[in-house]
Amino acid sequence: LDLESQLRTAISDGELELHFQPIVGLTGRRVIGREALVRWRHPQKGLMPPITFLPIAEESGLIVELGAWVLRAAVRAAAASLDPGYVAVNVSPNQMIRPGFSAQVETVLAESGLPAGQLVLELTESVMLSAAPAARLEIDRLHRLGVRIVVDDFGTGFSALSYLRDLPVSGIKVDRSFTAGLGDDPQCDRIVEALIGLGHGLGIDVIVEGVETERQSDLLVGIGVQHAQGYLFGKPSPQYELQNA
Ligand code: G
Ligand code: G
Ligand code: MN
Ligand code: NA
Repeated sequence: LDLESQLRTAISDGELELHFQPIVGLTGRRVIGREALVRWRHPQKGLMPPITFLPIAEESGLIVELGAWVLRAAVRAAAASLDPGYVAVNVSPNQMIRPGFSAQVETVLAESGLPAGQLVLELTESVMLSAAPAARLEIDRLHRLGVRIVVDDFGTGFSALSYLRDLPVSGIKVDRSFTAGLGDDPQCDRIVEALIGLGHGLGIDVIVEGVETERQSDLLVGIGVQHAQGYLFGKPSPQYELQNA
């Protein structure tokens, strides 16, 4: 059986699972939210990272079903926890542009009882940019529900900044490729500083990804970054709450 057919049944057979990685306040390192990251527990191949199956899911259209599973599972995990932090769910453009996406989100929230303010959706720059009228409508509806939208992998795509003005974006996640060079590559330092200035200027949250060292963390505090994510604070873990930050 090829991987695509295996993935199709994996969704209904309960072979997908979520791991959660903490997002913290840099000073104090309190967990403010968690990003849900999907894995496939393949019966023969073991735990498979998303890079090995998300491209197949995208090409085959299975991403819509997979994404719906992830959304429901992540929202349920957050609702089952007493922790007031948010859960952040990655949403693929193909999932997002389907009419009815916001209605699906509304249903999942209602079923679980999770307040909309505890759900964050991570969209990519490409979907913000294309801003097809259908996608724009969905984003506006999500915003009206009280769900927050952040732009993932910020700075690696086209970064046409106009969508930050036009769409109800509450934050940007600075891609970990910039974090990796902090303190070593002055260009990275300047870029992260500029993104902080941009975020603060627009009144939106800036979350820096991929923080692995205390030195990076100190540098980020020094330039006014408030929120971050990375192995330094906690790795993705199958338990919702037990990551130590
Ligand atoms: O840690 P990690 O290998 O999980 O993530 C690799 C990539 O897979 C990241 O770009 C992340 O955004 C993406 N990803 C992880 N989980 C999901 C998911 O549930 N849906 C989508 N669309 N992307 C995901
Ligand atoms: O694209 P997205 O940001 O959604 O992907 C999150 C990915 O980043 C996941 O694959 C996750 O495992 C990975 N990740 C999270 N923290 C770190 C880190 O500190 N360093 C590195 N190299 N990867 C990280
Ligand atoms: Mn993400
Ligand atoms: Na990212």
